[in-house]
Amino acid sequence: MITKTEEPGQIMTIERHILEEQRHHPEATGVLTQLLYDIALAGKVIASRTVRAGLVEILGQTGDINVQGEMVQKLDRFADLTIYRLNDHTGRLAALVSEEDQYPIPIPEKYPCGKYILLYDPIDGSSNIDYNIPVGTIFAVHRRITAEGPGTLEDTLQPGNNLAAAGYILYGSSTMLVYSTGQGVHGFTLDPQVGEFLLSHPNIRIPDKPAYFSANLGYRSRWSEGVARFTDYLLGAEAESPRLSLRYVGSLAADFHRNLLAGGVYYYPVDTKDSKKPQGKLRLAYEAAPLAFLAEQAGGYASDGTRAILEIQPEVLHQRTPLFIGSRPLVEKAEELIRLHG
Ligand code: AHM
Ligand code: MG
Repeated sequence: MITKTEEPGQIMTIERHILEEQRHHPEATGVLTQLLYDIALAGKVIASRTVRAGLVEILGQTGDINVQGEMVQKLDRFADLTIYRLNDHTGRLAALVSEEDQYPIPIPEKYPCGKYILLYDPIDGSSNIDYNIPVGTIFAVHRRITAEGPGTLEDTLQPGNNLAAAGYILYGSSTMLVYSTGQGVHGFTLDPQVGEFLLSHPNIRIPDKPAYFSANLGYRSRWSEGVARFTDYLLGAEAESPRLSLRYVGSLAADFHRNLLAGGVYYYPVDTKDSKKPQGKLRLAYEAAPLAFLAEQAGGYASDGTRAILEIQPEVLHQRTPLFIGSRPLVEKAEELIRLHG
C-alpha cells in the first residue's frame, strides 16, 4: 500500500513554498515569510478587482459603496490602498514606499515598526487599464539599515544588491505571482476556484536563445545613436543579429514576464529630446531594481546602458533610470553599442 507521504502529485501552495524557502536560511525568523504572504494576499484581492475594472465608471455613477463605506475607486487607487492596509499594522515593516506617494509612508504610531521596507508600484502599466490590457504590481523588499523606530529615508534608498526579496503580480489572462528571495525565481498561478497561488513555474531560467524584443519604437527618433544602433541590431541589420519578434504591451511587468519565460530584451532608454526626463521613464527603486533582481536570479541581466541596475545607489526616492533588461547577451550588446556610440 502506498502511504500518504509517498503519494505523487503534491500541490505546492505559495505559503508552503515561501516556508520551505525560509528553511534555507536557518537565521530566518519567519517575518519575511509572513510579509511575502501578505503581499500574495494583496495580489489576490487586487486580482479580484481587476476583473471589474471596466465597471468602475458605471458603478461609480450609480454611487456604489464598497465594504469600507467608500465610493468605488479606480483600480490604481484601490490597489495602492489594499497593499498599504494589509501591511501597515503587521509589525513587519518600518515604512512603505508607493509610486503613488511623494514621501515614504510611515507606520501609524499605534502599530509597532518592523525590520523591512516595502517599496511598490501598485498598478504598473496603469494607462492600459482602460483598454483591458494586462497590468501588474511590482514589489521590492529591503532590510532596514537603521536599528529601530520609524523607518527613515536612508532605509528606503538602497541599491538593488541589498534586496531581501522582489517580485511582481501579473493580472493577465490568469493571475501570476513571480518572486525571488535570492534562491532562484519561482512563478505561481492563481487558481480562482481554490483562491490560492499554486506553483506553476519552478526555478525559472531565461532560455539561452531569445525570442522577443520589447520597446516603444514610436520613440525611435528620440533615442541616442547607440540605442538606435542597438535597435537596428535587433531588427536584423547585422549578419549575426538574432532573429527576434517584436512584442510591446506597454506594461513593464507583462513585457518582462514574457521575455523572462521566452528569452528576450525589454528596453526603455533616455528620451534625448525631453530635457525634463533626462533619465528615462521608469523608477529605479520599485520598477527597475526588483525586476533586475529577478532577471539576474534567472540568469539574465539588467543595465541602465552603462552599469548594472543592481549596483545603482538611489539618491532620491522616485529616481528614474533608463532600463535594458532580459537575456544577458542582448543587454550586454546594448551596453557595448552605447559605449561605442553614446
Ligand atoms: P506606470 O508605472 O505609470 O504605469 O509607467 C510605467 C509603464 C511601464 O509599465 C511601461 O513599460 C511603460 O510605462 C510604457 O510607457 P510608454 O507608453 O511610454 O511606452
Ligand atoms: Mg510603473
